[in-house]
Amino acid sequence: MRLRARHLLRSLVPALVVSHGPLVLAQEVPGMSGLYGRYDMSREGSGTSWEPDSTPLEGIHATQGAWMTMLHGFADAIYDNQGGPRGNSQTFSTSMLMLMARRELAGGAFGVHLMVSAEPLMGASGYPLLFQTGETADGRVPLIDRQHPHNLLMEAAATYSRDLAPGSSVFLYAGPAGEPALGPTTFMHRLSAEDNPEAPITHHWLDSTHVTYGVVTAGYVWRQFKLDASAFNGREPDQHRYDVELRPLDSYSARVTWNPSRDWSAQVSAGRLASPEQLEPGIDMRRTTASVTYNAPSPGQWWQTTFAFGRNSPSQGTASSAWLLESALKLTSSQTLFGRAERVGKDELFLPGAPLYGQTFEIEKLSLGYIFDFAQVSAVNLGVGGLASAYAFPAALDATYGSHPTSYMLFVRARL
Ligand SMILES: [Cu+2]
Repeated sequence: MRLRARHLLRSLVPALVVSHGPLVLAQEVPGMSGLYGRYDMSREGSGTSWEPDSTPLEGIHATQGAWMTMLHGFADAIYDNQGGPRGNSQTFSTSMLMLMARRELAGGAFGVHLMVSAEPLMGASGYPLLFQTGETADGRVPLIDRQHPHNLLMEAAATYSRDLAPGSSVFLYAGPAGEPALGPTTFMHRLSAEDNPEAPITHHWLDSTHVTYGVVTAGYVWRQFKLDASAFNGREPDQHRYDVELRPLDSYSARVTWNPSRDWSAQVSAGRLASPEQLEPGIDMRRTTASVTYNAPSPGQWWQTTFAFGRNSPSQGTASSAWLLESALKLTSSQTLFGRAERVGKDELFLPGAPLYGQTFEIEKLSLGYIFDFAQVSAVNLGVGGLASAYAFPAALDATYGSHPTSYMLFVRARL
């Protein structure tokens, strides 16, 4: 079933942005509680994931009657130059706008997650990103060395939680678009990754289920622990980025998360994805992930680091693993340094018929970048930044990628 969401959202998004009429703005809302339990909102990441409690809350916070709302978003204008024979250059924009709302209801907490992106405007084939694989631009050929755009509707989910006892609660999260309980907090919501304008090449081993069309998650929180499990549509979004592709909830996942102190969060999760890839519908996938995030806060600064592992085991073909270590350091109120190291086994770098088709190659990538926030206009922070990337890979790929390709991006960012 396809729902044409384009027209609905076109009318909805401006309404959300301007609906903040008589409201109370507060950068720090004391006691703003999470959607899934009575802890600080700063613990909640994307979908039902957790981050360290000491992660700074971003965005515009407001209260309006019984509602507490948070509006968060960014838009990047990026010049991208990926090196070597398979590289390419392109200017494009990535973005997301997210509204969260919460209110007390019938003895519990009711919440809404709504998130949209203008990335479909960049075109179905996305942007150049060496060694990136996953999804398709035309329904026939997989994207290789390119990152797909995210869909217009990224999340539309409602939540409800009820306390069982002090420190313990149960919750539900459900919607036509959302994120199942699988993997770490998604890269675009993870503080250690937020300043980096490019998608990780490990995305489809860790957090690629973040845009899922049909999710129901139930969870239990006990003090610093959370257990959540999901039934969801396992198929990745297709090349039509403006629609909502509902299918049966044929896939399952479960996750255990532990925040042992205010500065740490760790999770392990596993899922069975039914027919995730449109171009290989007969293949199911088991995905296992584990991650740990550390945040070092200090007044006006923070330093957050995420270490993550993911493994994909397809029902046909060979299993592959991915490792990610990324860190971002807020040096001053206007300067952030960030970096990411990845290692991932890729077997989708060649199309059928190519001599190296189907072989798995271990790819390593290192990126380092910097962003300078040079102005604040009302609630919008404007920044300018850049990053550079280098790679290591087996010599068998030299003829295809060149022996030492390097890539860079220059970007301007507006962020709420
Ligand atoms: Cu994604």
